[in-house]
Order: sequence, then C-alpha cells, then structure tokens
Amino acid sequence: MLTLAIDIGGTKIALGLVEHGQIRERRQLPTPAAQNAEQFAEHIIEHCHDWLESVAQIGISTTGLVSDEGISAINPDTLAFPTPFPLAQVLQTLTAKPIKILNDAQAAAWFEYLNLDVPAKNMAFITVSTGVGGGIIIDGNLHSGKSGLAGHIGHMSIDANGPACGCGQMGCVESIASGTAIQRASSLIFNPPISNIELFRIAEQNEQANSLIQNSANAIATLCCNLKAALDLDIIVLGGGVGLATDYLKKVNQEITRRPAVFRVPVIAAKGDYDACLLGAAFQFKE
Ligand code: BMX
Ligand code: ZN
Repeated sequence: MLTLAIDIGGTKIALGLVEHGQIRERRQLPTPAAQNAEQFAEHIIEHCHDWLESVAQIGISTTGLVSDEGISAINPDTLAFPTPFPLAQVLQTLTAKPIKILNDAQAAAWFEYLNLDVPAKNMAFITVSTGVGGGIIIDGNLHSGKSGLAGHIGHMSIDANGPACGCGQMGCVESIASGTAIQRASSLIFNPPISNIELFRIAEQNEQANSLIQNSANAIATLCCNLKAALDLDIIVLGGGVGLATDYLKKVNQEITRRPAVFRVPVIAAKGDYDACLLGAAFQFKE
C-alpha cells in the first residue's frame, strides 16, 4: 500500500511516496508563502499529481500546533501562512483520500520510537532545524497533550536574559539554538554573511564559527538534561538539518558529560536521518 507523505517545514516541503516504511520516491520544494489553504494545497498537488492515483492515504507532518481547526503557530516568525490553516480538511476535499496530520517533531518521534535498536519506554525526539521542535513518548505512547502542545520543548526558556523568541518569551531554546538563531548570530560576525552550511564547513579551522555552533549545542544539552530531570527519559533522538550536521551531536554529548550524572541521558542520531519527519508523516498509519 502506498502512502503519500507530506512534511511541511518552515523552509521546505518534502514529499515522499512511502511503501512498507521506505521512501520509494522523494521530491522537495521551498515552502511558499500562501494566503489560504486552497492555494497551498493546490501547489502541493501540482508537485505530486502523478502519484495521487496510486496512493491509498495521505500523512502530513507540519511545523506548528495542530488542532481540529487547523495549523497554528507557536512562533509566528517561522510560519508562512495565516492561522488556523485548515490544510488537512482542504486536501481531504481535493483528493477524497483518508488523511492524518501531526506536528512534524511529534510525527518523527513516533517513527524514531518504532525504530529504536534497543527498545525503550520513555523517549524524546528533538529536531534542530529552522526552529527547535520536539516529540515525547511516555510509556510507549506519543504524548501530545489536550491541545497538541506537548513536545514544544523549543519554547522552554533557559535564559531569562536571552534573545526574544517569536513566541513572546525570552531566551527560549529555539531563540538560542535553532538554525535561524545561528544564522542571526553568525550574520553579526561574518561580513559578508555566510550560510549555516558554510559555517559548519569552516568550524574546524575557525574559532568564531565553532563557538557559534557550540553555543547552540550547549543549549540543546541543557534542554536534554532538563528533559531527563522532568521525565527520566531512557534516550533522546536528535534530528534536523542542524542536529545532524557534522560534529553537532558530538558537541551535545560532550557537553552533557560535563553535567551532573543524574541528569545525563544518551543522545543518538535519528534513524530517519534528514527524513525523520517525512517518514513520521507516513507512520501515523502504523499503529
Ligand atoms: C517551532 C514550532 C513547532 C515546530 C518547530 C520545528 C511553529 C510554526 N513551529 O518551534 O511546531 O515543530 O518549530 O519546526 O510555531 P521546523 O520548521 O524547524 O521543522
Ligand atoms: Zn519561544
């Protein structure tokens, strides 16, 4: 059975044709700014209309808070459409296929949980990407909470004097550690500005580049120790474009070893690699 998987991020949309838990075909497009869900859904369909006839169902993972009304923003700075955005409802009308939708990091958490090498009961997934997202598994179940907010751990404030976050708080993990935060800090140092890809490439030889990345990794290490203290997690899985970039996971784990032993938690790389959220979109149909 084929599933159309759609992963909507702050920067890009990934599309996958998924069969037996494997991505058979994959496409990618920039996330367009859209005025309404019809326009956005039609844009997605244009990029995969040749797949539609053969798919039995559609799984969506998306940045933002997912509720019955649609998708809304915790950090409006990273969302390209008006809220609440009824994307699942509109795609359902346009395609007449069964549709499931979840927050991107919650979906990835469920996929990663089902693919752990060593079974665990309590796990978190953290994506360090445009934003910092998360999904939490408690006693083998995805915990999304009454309103779907659970797992928005990028918006735990870890520095009351830290940068302003788009969510309205100060010093959220996302405002310090995300790809957007790294880019902002880096543009104050490098003139002309360099991309985050370039920043990671030069980090081994360039002390300033290295310390920008280290600052982000330290914030993620703090987040991991806080989650260990709150939930006594067995393991944390790290994903996202920044989370999986060269040496980032190593930096997070090194920083965790400097913290008191009781708050340490093993952090491993996502099995789904950069496609953990896309695979998570499809895995909503796997009970
Ligand atoms: C933000 C929040 C989360 C999301 C996370 C990662 C919005 C629009 N999104 O914290 O819902 O999971 O970013 O998103 O408030 P990504 O775009 O970096 O994958
Ligand atoms: Zn925030």
